[in-house]
Amino acid sequence: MLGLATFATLNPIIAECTKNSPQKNPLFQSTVWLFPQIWCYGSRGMKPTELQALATELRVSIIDMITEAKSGHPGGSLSAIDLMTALWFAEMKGVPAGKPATDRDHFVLSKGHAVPALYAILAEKGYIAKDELKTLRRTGSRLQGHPDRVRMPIVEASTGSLGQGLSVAQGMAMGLKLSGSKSRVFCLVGDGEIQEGQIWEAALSAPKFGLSNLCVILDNNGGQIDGPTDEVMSLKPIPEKWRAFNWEVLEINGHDFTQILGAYQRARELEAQGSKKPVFIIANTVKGKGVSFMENKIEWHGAAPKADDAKRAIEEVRRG
Ligand SMILES: Cc1ncc(C[n+]2csc(CCOP(=O)(O)OP(=O)(O)O)c2C)c(N)n1
Ligand SMILES: [Mg+2]
Repeated sequence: MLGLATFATLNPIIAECTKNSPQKNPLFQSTVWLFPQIWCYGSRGMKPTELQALATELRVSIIDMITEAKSGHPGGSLSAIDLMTALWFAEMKGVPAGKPATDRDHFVLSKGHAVPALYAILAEKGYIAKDELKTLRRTGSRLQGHPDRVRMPIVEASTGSLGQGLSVAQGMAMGLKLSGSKSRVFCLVGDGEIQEGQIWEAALSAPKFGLSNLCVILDNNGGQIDGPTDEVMSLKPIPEKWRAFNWEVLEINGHDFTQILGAYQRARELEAQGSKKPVFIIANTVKGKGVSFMENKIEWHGAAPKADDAKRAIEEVRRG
């Protein structure tokens, strides 16, 4: 199945790429201790404090958008926004439009239901008008409830059926490698999502193909649609599982920008130092982060706030 997904369904992507030729984990603490100079933020873009301020406004945008649409997924958008903000404003090289695939980095939002986070970023970057955010989930809008590459080519993959985005990202990484490009592929997955069988086919095959240009970020927020991930189908021990599949594994607090930037920088450096392994960053996050009445509450996985709640949520987010 994965072979088909990667080589047949993803053939156009490969062709495009090749046409131009929580937080207390002792393992993480020891990693920080071992690499004190590496685990400071990278120098590619904004600083942690600036990113934090930007992420606050992107959180407001997510809440506004979902409130206006009267449906959507606030929990997983708010847990992922810090990881995505750091990626888009301080790590990824190039932009998703206007440059050949081989000259820029790539992003696949495998947990597609968190797309309000991506739309907020695309609007901040100027790729879509901020006013258009009000059309989220409307019939005929480009801003569907899950990323739709057909309507919006700036989005690199249509996702939403959980488990598929990582195979897409893997195909892109393989195409870039084959073309000799130095571009990298980032893929954001959810903890519930990595229960999918297709994820483990990709986990098995990406190291086989030496895809050191593939960096997967796990939004490890501990919740999925039906309840706590540990109760639905525990994935523990996550680091040991991915290491056993031959991935380079890092673990961070996914709301601490210094740690997030440090992990992205470390992933880049590992490849520059000749590592052949793909990187798996376990980012421990809080579902609904920033809004106390949403935090770790499974009912906010896929529910829109009413106007009063939204006002309260935005005040809280801005208070920090
Ligand atoms: C193949 C598939 N099965 C079921 C769903 C329905 N679904 C949407 S979101 C979700 C839970 C995802 O949990 P997680 O990956 O942890 O996302 P997050 O907590 O970041 O929102 C499910 C089961 C889906 N989109 N795709
Ligand atoms: Mg989750």
